[in-house]
Amino acid sequence: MAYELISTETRGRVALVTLNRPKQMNALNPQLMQELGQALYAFDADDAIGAIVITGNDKAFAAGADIGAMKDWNFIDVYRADYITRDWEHIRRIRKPVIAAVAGYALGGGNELALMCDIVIAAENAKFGQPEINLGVLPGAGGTQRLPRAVGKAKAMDMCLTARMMDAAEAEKAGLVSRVVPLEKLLDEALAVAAKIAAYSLPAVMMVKESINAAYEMPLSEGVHFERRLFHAAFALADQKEGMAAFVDKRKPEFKNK
Ligand code: DAK
Repeated sequence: MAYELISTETRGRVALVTLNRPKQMNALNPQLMQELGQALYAFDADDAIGAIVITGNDKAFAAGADIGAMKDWNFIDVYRADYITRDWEHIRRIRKPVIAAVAGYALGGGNELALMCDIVIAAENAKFGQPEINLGVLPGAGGTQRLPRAVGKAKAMDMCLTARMMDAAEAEKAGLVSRVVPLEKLLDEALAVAAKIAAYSLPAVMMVKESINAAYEMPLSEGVHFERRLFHAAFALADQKEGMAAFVDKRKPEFKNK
């Protein structure tokens, strides 16, 4: 598949998607988001892939939705086109783990894209923010909802109401990112994490993702019940038999992803 605003490659069982509008700081326009959605769906359907990494360049993961593209739109344009929902929600339907490898700016929709990924790994130069208040709007791709869940209400309010950016160290401390690494090691680290995940049983990995995501949508008792049912279902997997037998036999498991 030929893409214009992203590039894709595979490394073993890992797919790498690179956002590729460097002159515009990877500003996210509808075409880029459509291409990203297509690539993610294709990798999600590919049995040879176990995890996906999304990255940008050293200066910007993505500096947000494309302001130039949006500036003249009015209500009926965005409402009729179902702007954001139409092109931005694809990533939420991806069932394999998606890792954001963030260097430089992750602002506005760029930060919201990172927040929609399952794991965020940051380079030391990463900067996270929701500066939409500067533009006379508010975050429109889940920032006011996912950011407080990630960093708490106080920091989410601070970031969305003042447009201040969080550096990588603060983002790690606040729980927005899981690891911070030197810039030159970012991609290697993200690909290594993805490769580790991709080597596990794919259905077990997908159940973990589904269950943790359910924690954001359900009360605790229902979430635990949901987890228990998936846990019971895992006993139907050949990989459960293999994983436990391998442990008992003191050998490496050979998962068949079924
Ligand atoms: N959109 C379009 N172009 C962008 C851009 C963006 N978000 N961010 C940067 N660029 C472009 C710049 O215009 C510039 O282009 P040229 O002038 O070279 O043609 C080029 O990228 C380099 O940027 P700078 O010259 O500004 O570079 P600096 O290093 O000085 O600054 C910066 C980098 C990332 C701090 C700065 O560019 C910046 O502040 N960018 C804007 C960040 C921002 O405000 N992001 C939030 C975007 S709004 C909705 C409505 C709205 C939204 C969502 C939903 N609904 C109706 C549902 C809003 C979502 C957003 O994400």
